[in-house]
Amino acid sequence: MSSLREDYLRDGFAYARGLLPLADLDAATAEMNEVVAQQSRRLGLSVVPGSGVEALYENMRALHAASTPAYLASLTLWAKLYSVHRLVMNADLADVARALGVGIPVFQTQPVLHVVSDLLRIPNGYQGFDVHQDWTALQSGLDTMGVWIPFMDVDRDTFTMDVLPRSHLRGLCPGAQGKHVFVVSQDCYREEEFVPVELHRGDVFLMAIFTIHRSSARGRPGALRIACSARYENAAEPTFVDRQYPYTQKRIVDRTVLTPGFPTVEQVRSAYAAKRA
Ligand SMILES: O=C(O)CCC(=O)C(=O)O
Repeated sequence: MSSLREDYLRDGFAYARGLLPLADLDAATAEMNEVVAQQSRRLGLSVVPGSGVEALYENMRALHAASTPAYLASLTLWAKLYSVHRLVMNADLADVARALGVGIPVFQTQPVLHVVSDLLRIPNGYQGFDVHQDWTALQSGLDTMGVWIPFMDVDRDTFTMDVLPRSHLRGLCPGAQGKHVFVVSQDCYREEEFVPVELHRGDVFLMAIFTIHRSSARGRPGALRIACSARYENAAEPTFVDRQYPYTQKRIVDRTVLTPGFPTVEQVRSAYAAKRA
């Protein structure tokens, strides 16, 4: 643990190798696949059997081709799955966070899923992030730690995340608000400083909130990279306490009726009857 801590404090990132049980990654992948498959069946598409990444990728491609809204709704739901939260909340990972200085871990944001593949492009949609620091999206504890969890092995030709060693100590860099992130000004880094983050399934990449990073566009044709990121904020960080626990991401509850006429009494009753059958 001491070398992990040293790496993290010095470089602004560290690799926790083999930290997550592969069974938990399998369970999350299977549920993500089922979320997609349910939409495919609803639309009358055929579903490739299996619960691993290969079946998932085929089912994603079929749904992506058939319905962008159903595809995007499925990916949005992934971040809310218990099985995905369980990865982020893993007890060993929380211990690592505490050992790296996140004294009272707190989560003001949901996990975020990152899907990159040249076969799953959405016009004007997400295909990775430009050069940024995560700080502006949270602005809570100065020692907030990001975690980045890949669902498959990621090598330098699988759309890595690229990081800039020791850049956390540059503090908050100037930049401009982009569509998805606050893009760091090009004066603040040199292209050749970036290193790709290469990981195996089960590894977790730990990253300081000020570390400069980006998504790499470098990938083999047809390659798929899925990763989940989350932020361990520190409720005990002194400037966070002094600023009275601020948060940037607000919860909005839409109280309009989303599906007029739904549900009927019969629909409610049959939902419970189905569980008895
Ligand atoms: O997964 C990626 O490509 C980007 C992730 C990222 O930039 C982040 O989590 O802040």
